[in-house]
Amino acid sequence: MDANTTEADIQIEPRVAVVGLGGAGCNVVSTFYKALAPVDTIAINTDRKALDETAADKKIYICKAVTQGKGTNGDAGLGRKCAQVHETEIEKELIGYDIVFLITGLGGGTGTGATSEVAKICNRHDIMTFTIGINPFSFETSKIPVAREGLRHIRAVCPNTFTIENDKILQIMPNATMSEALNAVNKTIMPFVDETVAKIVSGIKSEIEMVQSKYTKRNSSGKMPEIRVRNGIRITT
Ligand SMILES: Nc1nc2c(ncn2[C@@H]2O[C@H](COP(=O)(O)OP(=O)(O)OP(=O)(O)O)[C@@H](O)[C@H]2O)c(=O)[nH]1
Ligand SMILES: [Mg+2]
Repeated sequence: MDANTTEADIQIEPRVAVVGLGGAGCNVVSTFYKALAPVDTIAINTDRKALDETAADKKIYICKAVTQGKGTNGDAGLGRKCAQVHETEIEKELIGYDIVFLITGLGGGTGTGATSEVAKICNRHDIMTFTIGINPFSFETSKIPVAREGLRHIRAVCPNTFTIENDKILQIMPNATMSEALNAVNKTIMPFVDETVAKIVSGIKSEIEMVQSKYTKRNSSGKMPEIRVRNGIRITT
């Protein structure tokens, strides 16, 4: 990059993946599939049938040996274990991404347990990671403590964790069927991802422009110093 490089020459192209974990996460990922280019979609589930029905660029089936393909039946400890057993496979798929969004329905076993394990893998590779956890309906009373405990584990390894409430949709759409309510919640996640990525890109652009303008004020010729950007976002000129 030389001193004459202008804003228009810079393209920031973070490699972004949306990773759905468990039933809810995979349903959300299906809404993203081929809808938000160039975002890649990865689905992770212990439930073979649900995974087969998911639309995603990549599917990672965890873990036949532990759950026989039938899900964890609400056991977050099992969900965590399944992700650990498939750690190498998950890691291989995640390497190379700059930004990852983990999407999980809290209160079940697979998503609630596996998400913190996947977040740890992202952390090891300096991937900028966000988790969007969907809190269960308040009538799912047995899931609430599981959701709360799972969220605690997830927040400990992924500080950028946000929650959305299934309950809110019932307030807005009191006559909705269950599947309409779930779909409505699922659709709110895409604009969040889109806007977050746009903000990150524009933040990095401003950072680069600042460095450029400081540099060009001081030097009329010569090479620009190398610009180091956190989290390994790829910059092409
Ligand atoms: N918004 C939304 N919430 C969902 C959806 N499916 C399930 N949920 C919520 O997510 C919670 C967890 O459910 P699942 O995602 O099915 O659980 P899981 O991670 O597959 O875990 P196990 O099946 O127990 O192994 C449920 O209690 C629901 O509140 C969905 O498609 N959309
Ligand atoms: Mg499931």
